[in-house]
Amino acid sequence: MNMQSPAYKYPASYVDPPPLDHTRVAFMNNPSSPSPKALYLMIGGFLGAGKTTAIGRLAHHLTAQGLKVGLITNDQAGGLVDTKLLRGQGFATEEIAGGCFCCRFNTLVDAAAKLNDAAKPDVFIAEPVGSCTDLVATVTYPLRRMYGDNFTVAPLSVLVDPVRARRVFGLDDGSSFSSKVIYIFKKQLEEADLIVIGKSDLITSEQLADLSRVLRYNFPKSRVIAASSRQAAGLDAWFSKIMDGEQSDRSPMTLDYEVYADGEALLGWLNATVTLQAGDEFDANAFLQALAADVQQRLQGTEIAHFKMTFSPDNGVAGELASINLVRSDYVPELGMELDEPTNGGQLIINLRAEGEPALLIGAVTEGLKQVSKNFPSLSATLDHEEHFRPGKPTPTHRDGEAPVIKGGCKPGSGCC
Ligand SMILES: Nc1nc2c(ncn2[C@@H]2O[C@H](COP(=O)(O)OP(=O)(O)O)[C@@H](O)[C@H]2O)c(=O)[nH]1
Ligand SMILES: [Mg+2]
Repeated sequence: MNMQSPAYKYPASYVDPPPLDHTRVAFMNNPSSPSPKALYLMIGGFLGAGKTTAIGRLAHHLTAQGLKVGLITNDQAGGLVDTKLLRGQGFATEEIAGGCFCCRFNTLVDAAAKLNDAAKPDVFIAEPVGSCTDLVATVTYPLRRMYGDNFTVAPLSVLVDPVRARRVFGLDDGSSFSSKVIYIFKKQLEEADLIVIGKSDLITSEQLADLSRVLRYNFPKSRVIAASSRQAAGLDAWFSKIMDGEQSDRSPMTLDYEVYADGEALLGWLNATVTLQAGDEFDANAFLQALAADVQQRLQGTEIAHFKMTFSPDNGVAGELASINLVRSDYVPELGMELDEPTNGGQLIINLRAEGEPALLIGAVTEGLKQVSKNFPSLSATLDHEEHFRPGKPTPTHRDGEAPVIKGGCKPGSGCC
């Protein structure tokens, strides 16, 4: 892996970043810092696109080749299902909560340092929040500029769910998001080096060809490929493009931070942890299915972007869990991992993102928990922690490149917070 100096220019107004904190200084000066340079790669894409699943696949693929991986997950709040799922697969994983990578840039670098101390990864794989965009200007270019000696930055992959995308681009009818949320969806694709039509198993080859054509036409600077993590189709070709290439030096895109912020604020966010306890053993897989279906029913009319849950039994071995996902209001909740044995209790983690009132989300979940628990004799569900909110306005730590920011947000290169 060979790192060249970034060819993009900095604006005259560029201001040096604030002094580094001790962790990062230690990382940079540490003789055991990764050498040759570690690869930093991001797999972006909208909520539910299949990022975490693909990252798990990629991490296994690289591990099988003898490379060490360190994973970084990211969310607006703590208690992330994805972290649980990836750690459950045995990968060193750091979670960054409290905002997108762009707004938590220093924490991202600290997380890489921490992983480096613990596992010395050859490859860092980061999953940005699914409602986040402008990653090139706010994350990868600053990373190259400031930490180019530590990292080579791989091309940015952006995964897209083909059923969602066909609706967004008018190829199919069906429920979708409002225009400002779709603005974010499209902006994510615009900045991609590689647009990966994921879940290719869900559509016919004709539908895939149509969608590819539309994406190529709308995003001529991106390469469009297709893959299915579930069927392990197209993954080798995708992964070799990521591993062999380096991020291109094209100018970051223009972005209207007002519309971006409005789009984010239309989304409701809920993270919750719940203790399930029962005198008699119960089937946790069935509980997850019943709860997912109940909440889906309660949220009719509110477009679900991603509703995911994990259950970890108290008596389970490390990493043993059940998981369920729902990625559209008109789809079915799908069990991912399942428990082989019934259980007496454990921890349920709930992450729900939908275009709707956060209060509606917590209401649906608490009512759903009450209702579903009744069907499992002696089971009690205790809500230990919950956060429901609308994501705040993105305020990136750095923004590189000459592409203008329209209206609000940071001025290019101003290191605004
Ligand atoms: N059919 C199909 N489903 C997939 C594929 N990849 C991921 N999924 C499902 O999509 C849902 C969301 O996946 P996840 O990786 O959590 O998405 P993320 O929100 O982008 O991280 C889960 O139910 C996955 O099992 C795929 O290749 N095919
Ligand atoms: Mg994820």
